[in-house]
Amino acid sequence: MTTDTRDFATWMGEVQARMEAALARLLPPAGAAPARLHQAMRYAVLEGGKRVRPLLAFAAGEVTGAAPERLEVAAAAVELIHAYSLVHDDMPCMDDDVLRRGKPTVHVEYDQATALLVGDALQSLAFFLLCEKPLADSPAAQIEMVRTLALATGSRGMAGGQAIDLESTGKPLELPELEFMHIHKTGALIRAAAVLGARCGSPLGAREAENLDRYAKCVGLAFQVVDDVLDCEASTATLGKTAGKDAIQGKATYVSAMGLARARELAEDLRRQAHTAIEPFGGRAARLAQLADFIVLRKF
Ligand code: GRG
Repeated sequence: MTTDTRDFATWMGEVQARMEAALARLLPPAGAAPARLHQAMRYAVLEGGKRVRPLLAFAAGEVTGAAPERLEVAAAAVELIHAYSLVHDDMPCMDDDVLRRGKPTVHVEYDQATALLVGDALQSLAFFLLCEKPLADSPAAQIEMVRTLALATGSRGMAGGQAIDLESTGKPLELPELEFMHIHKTGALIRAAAVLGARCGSPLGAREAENLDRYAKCVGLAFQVVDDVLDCEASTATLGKTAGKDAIQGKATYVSAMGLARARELAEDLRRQAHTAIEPFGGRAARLAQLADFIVLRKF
């Protein structure tokens, strides 16, 4: 059983604050040359975002008794990859957006070439952080963390999902194709966050690792289903990014494929499946359970 009595909101606020401090420390200083690039990297990462992936890493770390000093580095690596993906996704050659996390996107605030380099440099920094200090109980386990993040980020993960997204814009997708796209584009990194967090602690048995992975898969997909619902329902001010864009751009979404009511039901079903997957962990998975609820019930 967990002895942590903090309520979810307090725990979440503490992890978010810890991550802000860790990211500020781990990113290159704004004054170090090349200063403009480093300033733009900090602009892209700091002071914004829900930090869902770091929260997942910390929650999974509670299952394996991981030290926060390790978790914050592993979580930072995942969050840097996420930030890079947002910077590139917002560029005119991709989603072409001007607002992210309530402020101008990086290519608007700086310029396109800088935005491209910010994404590149954030990605390299993520892998540097995963290699710099001991994060797992053995070098082999740590190499496995690097491998997990590399696979989740590349053409068989997030970048591949993004490629499918770009190819399919304006075309209706069947549900299995939509699911395939999102499992890669959004789900892969979310899964990696949970796996990396868990690996910072004591090794899980094969069955336990499978359970955690099933949870992370459900949560990753639920995250996207809810993102599609919110794109229809929430305002630009609430989201901090342009709302209603999916429909304008003719993007296939869970809402366009199955309607709003069924998309909400699907998110709820995935939440239940996520809870079931982590039942064997008992109290050690309390934060994971709360996080699944937060991801599905969020309004932003
Ligand atoms: C450019 C290789 C490459 C990939 C981009 C993730 C992605 C792939 C694009 C982002 C586009 C998008 C809006 C996807 C929907 C789900 C998603 C990742 C939303 C943003 O994540 P949040 O809500 O953002 O966690 P914050 O700002 O809270 O961190």
